[in-house]
Amino acid sequence: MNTPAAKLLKDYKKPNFLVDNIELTIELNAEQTKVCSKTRYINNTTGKGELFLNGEQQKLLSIKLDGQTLTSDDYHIDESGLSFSTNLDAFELVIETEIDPVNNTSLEGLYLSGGAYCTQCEAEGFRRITFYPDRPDVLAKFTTHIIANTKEYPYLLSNGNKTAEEKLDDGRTKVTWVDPFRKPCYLFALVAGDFDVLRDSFTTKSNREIALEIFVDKGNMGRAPHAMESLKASMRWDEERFNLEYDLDIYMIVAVDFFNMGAMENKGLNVFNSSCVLADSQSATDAEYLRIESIVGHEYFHNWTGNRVTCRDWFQLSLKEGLTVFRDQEFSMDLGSRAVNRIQQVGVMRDHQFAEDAGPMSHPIRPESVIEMNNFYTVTVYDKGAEVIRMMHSILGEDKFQQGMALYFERHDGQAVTCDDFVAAMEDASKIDLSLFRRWYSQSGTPIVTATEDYDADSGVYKLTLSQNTQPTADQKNKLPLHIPINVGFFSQTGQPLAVEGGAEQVLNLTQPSQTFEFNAFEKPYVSLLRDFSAPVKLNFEYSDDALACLIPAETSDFTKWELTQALYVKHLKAKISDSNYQYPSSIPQILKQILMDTSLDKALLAELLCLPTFATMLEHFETVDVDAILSARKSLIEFIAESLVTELQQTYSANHSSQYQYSQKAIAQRSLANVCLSLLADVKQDSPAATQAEIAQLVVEQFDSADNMTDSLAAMNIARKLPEQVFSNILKQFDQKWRGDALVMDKWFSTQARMESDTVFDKLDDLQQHPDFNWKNPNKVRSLFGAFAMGNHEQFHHSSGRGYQYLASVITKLNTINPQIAARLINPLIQYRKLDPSRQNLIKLELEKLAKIENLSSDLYEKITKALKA
Ligand code: B3K
Ligand code: ZN
Repeated sequence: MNTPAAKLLKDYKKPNFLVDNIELTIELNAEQTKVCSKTRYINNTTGKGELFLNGEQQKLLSIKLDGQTLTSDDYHIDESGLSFSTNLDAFELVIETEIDPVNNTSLEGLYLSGGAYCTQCEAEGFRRITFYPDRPDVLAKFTTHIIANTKEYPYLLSNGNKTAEEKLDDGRTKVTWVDPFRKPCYLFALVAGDFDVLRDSFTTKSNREIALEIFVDKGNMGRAPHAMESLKASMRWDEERFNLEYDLDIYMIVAVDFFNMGAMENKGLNVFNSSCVLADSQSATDAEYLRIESIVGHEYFHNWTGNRVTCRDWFQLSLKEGLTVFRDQEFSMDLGSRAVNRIQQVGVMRDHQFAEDAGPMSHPIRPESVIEMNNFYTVTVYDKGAEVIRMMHSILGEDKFQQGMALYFERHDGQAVTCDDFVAAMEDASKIDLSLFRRWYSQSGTPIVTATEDYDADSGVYKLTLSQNTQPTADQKNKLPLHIPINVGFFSQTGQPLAVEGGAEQVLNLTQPSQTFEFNAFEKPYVSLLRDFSAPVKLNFEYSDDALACLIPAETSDFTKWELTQALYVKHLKAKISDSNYQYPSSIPQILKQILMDTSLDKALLAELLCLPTFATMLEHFETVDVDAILSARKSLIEFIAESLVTELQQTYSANHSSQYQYSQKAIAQRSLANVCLSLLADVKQDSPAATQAEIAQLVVEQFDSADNMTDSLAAMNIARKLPEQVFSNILKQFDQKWRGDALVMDKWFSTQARMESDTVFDKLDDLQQHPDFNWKNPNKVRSLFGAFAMGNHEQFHHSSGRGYQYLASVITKLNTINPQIAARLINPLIQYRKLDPSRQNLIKLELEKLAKIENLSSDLYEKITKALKA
């Protein structure tokens, strides 16, 4: 096994040479693309310095310094790059190289797939295009010339503004793009292809007209308007809420089918996974519409948080990602339902981030040691990073937070900076001391906050003791106390807000290992804790049945109402898990009935309230887990709820299911409620006077047959997994007939089957790889089939025989050479095994040991596997 070395945050050194400008000339050709870079370097040291240029997977043709050809005696070259020493103050390097885009299946650097050339440079892909100091703290002005065959590639795009276009004699076109803003090379982009273009414009608050262009595959124009509306909404929102205006004259988005992640914020030229752009009611679900809105927003918001102010080094990734996720979250919350968005954000934290922090890849939001940077685009850096920004926002309040943002841009526009610089701006603008708070950046792990209460009726004093504890993590043994804001709500025994000193709702700042807060209260209050998930911690506090019965209807925060309902479910699920004879109490459906009848509640929230904690959330409640017991407890509680509420579910379904599609927040909420009800109904295992199983099956089939939109059609197909085999396979067949060849829609069809609970799923997975719409080189296909299996099919992935683990390991082996980034993403469910029973742990370790031995193991997999085996 090769042993790639780790890079450390503490070893950061400023660059020896800066770049004033770079001029790239790229002659596109499938197997032999010629790249010429002319770069002006400025010595950044006091004397002689070594210039190191990263360069990988390319053929060096020639190199000239100030016009003089250098020979191999003049520099050192190896598989990571090229270097030489010089004491020149400034000089020009001209380097010619050759690269092979068509055989680049890693989709990093420049690649040709689906008929278009496209680049992905973040984090370290630019070094596969030319020799260059590929680090974010080297900012340069870019000029890009692209030369390609005019017929095949009528659109030649790069960053900035197009300044020239020239038809060459040989059937090729040469275009020139100039980007006036200095940028690190990870923000460089090039796209060449033939597209349909949706054009629009946006007038900024200072009255500048910006051209907006969305490039999609031919024939897909009808699926682009939603992304365009989302882009305009993002531009407006960033002006209104953050006072930030767009800076170039043009903003382009290109949708491509082959892409490793969701999208990329290249300056002025975003490249998007087509799944995050294309939508119409026939082919995309409501969830996809909302996801597109949020990702379009996210990439747009990067223009200020990421591009205008960027990261000094990759350890600071959360500087741009945590902050930009916070911004896109607020965007979605301002446009849609605050509570439902918060529920989803918290779901990501509980289901993925907590698990990552408890596993072998645990790292603080600002990591200190990295082998493969691509492994650190994680839920920790992104989502926990956003939670850390959110805590600062709640400590400072919106006004001071915005003053902090303004100061941050005033100080750092055009610079590459650190997370400390960001916190310093917040601190200086607000005059609020954040010195202890900074620890969130350096400490990994999920704090557990334990609450205990005591009420003395005689004195009327209520004491709430909060203590914090963070367990050692794989990367860090010693943990220190953090500054944890805990939002608390006080309610009377009858469910009225209770105005104790400081208010019925207040934020308690927990900064010590343990603190007791005292309140005068004329009756024993019911407290609701960690409201709105005010900090990314696990709360250890058992609400009494009475407290839940009082608080759930009383809570004024919709999100917290959901939290308390989840606490109710968790409490009884735990009881069932420890005793399989446990009988669920009728108080559960009673509370739910009450909720279903509350017409003041948002229907989207109602839908969430009816959903049990996920399997992954349940794992977080145990030190060691019994997979089968969790799965069966969940199943039995779902059945119990469904059977107790058949009539209400049926009524709610028919009141909300509509045969006429509309796109509005209200209609989305109704569809989600109707589909949750239908799904629950399909879990009814006994005929009841209200509905027989056959009638319910009929309802599902009817919905599938008559659906005029993908949300209802896909929901019916997924629900049909629970119906008799024949019904399900019929639906699958019809769906295939209707949508075969439509890549994005077929992804949903793959995922639905990957989640089949029976063990025939393994044959299915084999068969589906032969389907004409499957392609190993396309990450969307791989994710939709194997990602859905490993993350969404707990029954079979965790099958006690180890068959699921084995299957995933064989997929990863295959992907190691095709696309290391995708392979390393898929391995996550295999490395987070610490909580499983010893037998499953051993089965997984066996697979990991085999994987560790595969030839040419990528650094991506190497890092994760070695850490997993060490743990
Ligand atoms: N910045 C990119 C992610 C790049 C991932 C590189 N492996 C997308 C985003 O966060 O907006
Ligand atoms: Zn981002």
